[in-house]
Amino acid sequence: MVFRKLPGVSASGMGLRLSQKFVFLLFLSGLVTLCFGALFFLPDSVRLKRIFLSKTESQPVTVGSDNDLRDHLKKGAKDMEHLRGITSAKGETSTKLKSLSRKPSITNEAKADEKVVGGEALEDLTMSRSKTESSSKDEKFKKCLLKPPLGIEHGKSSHPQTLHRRDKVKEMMKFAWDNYKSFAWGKNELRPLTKNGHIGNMFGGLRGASIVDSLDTLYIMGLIDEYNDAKEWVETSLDLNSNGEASLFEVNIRYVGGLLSAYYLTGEEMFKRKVLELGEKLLPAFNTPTGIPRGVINLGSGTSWSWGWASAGSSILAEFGTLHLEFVHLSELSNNPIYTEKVMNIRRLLNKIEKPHGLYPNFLSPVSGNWVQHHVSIGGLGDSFYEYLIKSYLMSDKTDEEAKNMYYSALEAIEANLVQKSPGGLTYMAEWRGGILDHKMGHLACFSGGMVGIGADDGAPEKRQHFLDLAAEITHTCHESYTTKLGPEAFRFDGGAEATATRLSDRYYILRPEVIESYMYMWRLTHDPKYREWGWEAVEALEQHCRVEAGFSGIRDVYAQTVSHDNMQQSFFLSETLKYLYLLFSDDDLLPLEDWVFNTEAHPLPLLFHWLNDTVGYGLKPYNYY
Ligand code: DMJ
Repeated sequence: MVFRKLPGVSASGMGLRLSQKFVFLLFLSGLVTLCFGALFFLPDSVRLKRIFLSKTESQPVTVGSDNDLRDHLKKGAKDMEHLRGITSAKGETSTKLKSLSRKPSITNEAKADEKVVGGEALEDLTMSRSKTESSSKDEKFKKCLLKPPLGIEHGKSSHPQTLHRRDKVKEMMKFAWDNYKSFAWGKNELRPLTKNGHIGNMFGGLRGASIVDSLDTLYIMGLIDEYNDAKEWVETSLDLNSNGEASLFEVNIRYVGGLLSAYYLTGEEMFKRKVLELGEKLLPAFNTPTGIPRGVINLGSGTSWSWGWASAGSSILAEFGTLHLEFVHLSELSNNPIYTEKVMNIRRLLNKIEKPHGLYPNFLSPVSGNWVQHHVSIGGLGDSFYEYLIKSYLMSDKTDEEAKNMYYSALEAIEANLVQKSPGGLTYMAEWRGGILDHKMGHLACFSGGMVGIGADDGAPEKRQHFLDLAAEITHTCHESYTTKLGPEAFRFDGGAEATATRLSDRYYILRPEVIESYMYMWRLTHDPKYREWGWEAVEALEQHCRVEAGFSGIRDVYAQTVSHDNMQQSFFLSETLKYLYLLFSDDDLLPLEDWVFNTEAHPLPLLFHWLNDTVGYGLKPYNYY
């Protein structure tokens, strides 16, 4: 090394300085080594991570739901157990995983990939969420559906007779709506004989049930002025700050379901705001020792209680078991897992509890979590619980294995214990009271033709045809009960009766949809023209017996020569009966079943996979259908 002489510095002086510097540098490097050594001896490697790992790897994700999930992760073992339940159920969580993993199509490999359990799944979820943070779900939805919701031509049939029939149904809807608007605007239902409104006590202080229930029907029928009136009312007059006693079930299926569908079909943010506001008000109903909600809730105070008529303060299977579809969507839209947690808790309890002969009784204590009495029915009190099992599976794009297993096990028990053949060869679903059969079938139970039908294809391969046959037989039996082209509230198969009401008190028809609902599904599944013929018979009978000067009314006795009206146009007539008829006379691409499931009030909800996945589909603009 050559040291050049610096001006003013002697050679010996320079040598001295250099050796001082050398010693100083040596000392410094020793100090640095010591410090690093000390770092490695710290009790955990947190500090090292802080120094060496990148920010994105170490920082928690800041999207709302992810933080919520992380908060849960930090809680105690009990909560961990709870979350594990949610994840291992594969339902909602695996649906999210599937969609967030953005696989272009559903393959077996993809499904296998998603079978992650416990914390791993949650971790995947949070990491994936961070990547999707920037693009909004609403935007994705436009691209998600496999087909346009309203079809290529709004489901218009090229068959003139079918088109004519559909136009007739649309005219009925307009007639029902116009009269509601003229005489009962803002009330819950129309009283078509006295030409006034009805409020009732099912919805607490909520009003406008017929409006909220009609939004999607008006929209899919292309009654756009009417839809706009309905939308404006919801925006300006639907007051959610009510204080009355509401049925959790009814508010959920009609209001939450109606607003969700309206949002998904139209993209109007206002519907989303309203439904999330309403959803929050329902949560206190779940504050029970088991998390099984009580039937009645005060939407203002949040206090809840059981129906006075329900034995020993019990909750009703068809009520607490008919929240799943809507609540999962509330979680999706709010990015808050709480709604999904609430319904998964119900699911878990029902899955675990011992069931007599594999059957689900209709009454359960929200305090002890035990069955209160052994009455089993596919009709009233039980019905839509079974419906929501198979529909949860379908809505999860067939990933919710727990729902699937529960549904097929329940169906097996139903077949073994309740399904009967009458002397005249009619298949029916009897009711079960602690082991004794009551050979009666309610009108409500007639939805099961459609339910068994839509579940047929996912049953065990050797059972598929059998399920489709069973669905067709039940639908046939329900059609048989429509002896006067409309049917009674309940019909019997004993004492010589073959699908007829034997008691005067069972002879009424209140514009219910269930039989027509099964016609619609069976039409979609088989394209057997008899279902359209049966639907048309019902249209003619509705026109003949139920149409009055100012709307449609239920009737007191379907067998009576002289018709007696009950003076009530139920909101489900607009939401369900007329919608199912309209779909029956439309092409299958109007609300295709590949993309939509209908809640129990006939409000269409999109499959979750399609809702979130933005790599498949059509790239639609769902907000410009008209
Ligand atoms: C509707 O509100 C729903 O279909 C519910 O599941 C049962 N009853 C009525 C119609 O009959």
